[in-house]
Parts: sequence; structure tokens; C-alpha cells
Amino acid sequence: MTADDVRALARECGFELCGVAQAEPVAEREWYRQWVAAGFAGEMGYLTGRRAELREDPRRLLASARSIICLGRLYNTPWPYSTRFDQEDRGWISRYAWGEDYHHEMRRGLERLDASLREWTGAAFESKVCVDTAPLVERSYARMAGLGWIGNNTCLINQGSGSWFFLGELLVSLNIPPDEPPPDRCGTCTRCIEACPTGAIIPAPESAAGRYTIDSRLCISYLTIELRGPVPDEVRSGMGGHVFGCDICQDVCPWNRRAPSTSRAAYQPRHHAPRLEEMAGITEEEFRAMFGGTPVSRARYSGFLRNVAIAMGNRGLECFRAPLERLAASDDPVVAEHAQWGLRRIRRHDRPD
Ligand code: B12
Ligand code: SF4
Ligand code: SF4
Repeated sequence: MTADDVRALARECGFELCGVAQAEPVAEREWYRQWVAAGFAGEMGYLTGRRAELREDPRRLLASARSIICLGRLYNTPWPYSTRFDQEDRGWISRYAWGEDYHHEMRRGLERLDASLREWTGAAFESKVCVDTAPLVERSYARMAGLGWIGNNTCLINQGSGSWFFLGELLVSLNIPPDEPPPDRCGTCTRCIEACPTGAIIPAPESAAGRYTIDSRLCISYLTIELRGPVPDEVRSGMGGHVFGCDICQDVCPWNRRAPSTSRAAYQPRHHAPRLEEMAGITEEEFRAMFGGTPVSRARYSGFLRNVAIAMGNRGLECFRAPLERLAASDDPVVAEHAQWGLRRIRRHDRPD
């Protein structure tokens, strides 16, 4: 079996991108350890400790693994980029979260590919499906498998498809000749670094694999999705109107200028820029009804209201005063404190220069 055979099967299973890497530790595994030690993982406990050790060698996930089949599935839809969006009364949900939660959707596709491989080879082999949550440095293997290069924004970018795609893997005990990584095509471009509103893309130390890395503690994606509890005061003003995730460093990337879209029903937008005033007033049941089954549910009700309060404060519109006052009276101390912060921002906007 060759990587081209696997690609043909992967296309039938709905994966636009596919390549094969060897199931061996990647050269940059030491850098991962340093990244965690530097504190760049923030409070994401699943990236540290034993889960970090597991990341060192994919054979710790499947002892018999010989090859990693890396898959990419496009989620882009022909909707606006956040950098071209100017409706101040609305918040922004990042592109990957507009449709159905990709974890289940990707897993179903990977299981289908697993079944197709068994039928094609007629051989018995061991396998393991991974999507995002497995302790595997997905971008490293996807790069090795030729799916793209790791850009200065640290996203995996494909020359023809841009970076709006999810990654998933099928670890197999089959020996499949691997693909080659493509060259780095960022060149002298630094647009993403300049555009990041919180300065989260920072120069990496010389020992690192790439030239830049992300300090998650400054990244809006981390702050709005992963971080539980209060958002540090000093980063709130840079978060703008983002209520879930952030797309800026990909929106400005020239490789996404003509990025292809998908017509896959699961990824068609449900909510992308909800009205902030309306979001501030939703009940927990309404939150579940609106965002259940989408990635947004990961923020949880409390986290989402916290994000909405920050976004309203950053927009500074007078019409947000009443909804923020209501949130400031919330029983949830985190929501209440962020709403008070938002109110102070509106008052500041009131003052003449
Ligand atoms: C933790 C995490 C985050 C964190 C940290 C982000 C980060 N840059 O590390 C936060 C919450 C901030 C985040 C944000 C986002 N994430 Co995220 N995230 C992850 C997760 C779970 C682990 C990533 C990780 O291990 N980070 C630690 C660092 C050190 O690892 P790394 O960046 O992968 O770097 C390794 C290699 O890539 C390599 N490397 C790095 N640079 C270079 C350069 C060169 C030249 C070479 C050779 C190697 C190399 O060395 C590192 C050590 O091995 C992965 C899924 C997974 N299991 O891998 C998804 C994943 C990376 N996220 C994804 C997405 C979609 C996002 C967001 C776009 C979501 C959004 N819209 O808000 C943003 C993008 C922000 C950004 N610019 O990175 C996708 C990326 C798809 C793609 N095309 O790249 C992934 C792969 C999930 C998936 N299965 O699809 N994420
Ligand atoms: S996702 Fe947003 S905050 Fe995070 S690095 Fe990219 S532009 Fe910066
Ligand atoms: S914006 Fe420029 S530097 Fe950043 S990832 Fe894209 S090509 Fe690379």
C-alpha cells in the first residue's frame, strides 16, 4: 500500500488533505517540553505532566504503530473574515466554531477510513483514531506527512488550501512509505505577528523548532475558550469583540486569501456574530439550545457570559450599559466582576478627551 492509495481512500471518506508520516518521535519534541516549562500552556493541564510525556512518542498511544495517516478536513465557508467585520453591536465567534463540533464529525470520517483500509488491504492490523484531544503534536506529524508547513502564526498552512482545516490522525500498525514535509512558505511575511492584538505571537528561542511561538496566556483563543475563571485585567482590552476563539492571525494570512470553502452540511454557519445585548440576556437553557453540539459549548455558560461582558466593555457602546448592569448583579462572581469592568469601560468612553 502506498500513500497515494491511502489518499484515494481518504478522499472517498471526505478528507481533502491526507499524507503519511512515520510513527516515531518528532525531532522537535524537546521544544515542546521547553514550551510547557516556560509557562506558555497557561492552565491547560492536559498539555502538561503525564500527557506531555505521552506526546513524546506516538507508540505510547499504540505500541504497534508504524505509520501515522494524517488527515485534514476543510471547514471554511464563504463568510466574512473578522478583520472585515464592523458591526459594533455584535460579538465574534471564530470560524471553526460556526458549525457542528468537529471532534465527532472527524472521528466518524476516520472510522470510515479505518474500515476502508481494512477492506482494501484485506489484512488484520491495529489502529487508533486521534482527533485533537489525543496527546499527539498533530501539526508536527501533519507537517511531516506533507500536509503543510507550520507558519509564523503556528498554524499548519497548505499551499493550495490555506489553514482553515481540522487535523485528525489514524495510527496504524501498517508500514506505509512516508511523504515528505513541504518547504516553509512564510518567507519574509510577518502580517500575523503585526495583526495579533494581544502580542501573543512571540519570537521563539533559538532552541525552538520555529521562529515564532504562541504564549497561550496572551492568546484570545485560550482566554475565551480554555481559561476558566477571571481573565487577567491587563489582557482584556486587547480582546475586542471576540466571544469565542480568534481568527485574526489566519484572516490576515495571504495564504487564506483564496482559501477554498466546504459545502459540508455540518460546517455551515449556525451563529457567527451574535448580538451582544441578546447574548447578555440568555438563560443557561437558551445557551444550550443555541450552542449545544457546537464547539462554543466548551466555554460553558459562565465563561461565555464573561466573554460577552468583556466584549461589551471593549465596544463601549452606551446601549450596553443596561445589560451590563444586569450582568453585574449576577450570582456568578466572575460574570459580575467582568460586567463591572465593562461598565467602567463605558464610563471611560463617556469622558471627553
Ligand atoms: C493547545 C492547543 C491550542 C492552544 C495553544 C496554541 C498553540 N499554538 O500551541 C490555544 C488554545 C491557544 C489554541 C488556539 C487555536 N487552535 Co488549537 N490546539 C491545541 C492543541 C490541543 C495542542 C497544540 C500544542 O500541543 N501546542 C503546543 C505547541 C508547542 O505545539 P505546536 O504549536 O503544535 O508546536 C509543535 C510543532 O508544531 C512544532 N513546531 C512549531 N513550530 C514549528 C516550526 C517548524 C519550522 C517546525 C519544523 C516545527 C514546528 O514544534 C512543536 C513541538 O513539537 C492542538 C491539537 C493537538 N493535539 O495538537 C489544537 C490545534 C493546533 N488547534 C487548532 C485550531 C483550529 C486552533 C485555533 C485556530 C482555534 C481558534 N480559531 O480560536 C487557534 C489558533 C491559534 C494559533 N495561532 O495557534 C487546530 C489547528 C489546525 C491547523 N490548520 O493548524 C489543531 C491542530 C486542532 C485540530 N485537531 O484541528 N490551540
Ligand atoms: S488567535 Fe488571535 S490572539 Fe491568538 S495568536 Fe492568533 S491573532 Fe493572536
Ligand atoms: S501571515 Fe505571513 S507570516 Fe503569518 S503565517 Fe501567514 S504567511 Fe506566515
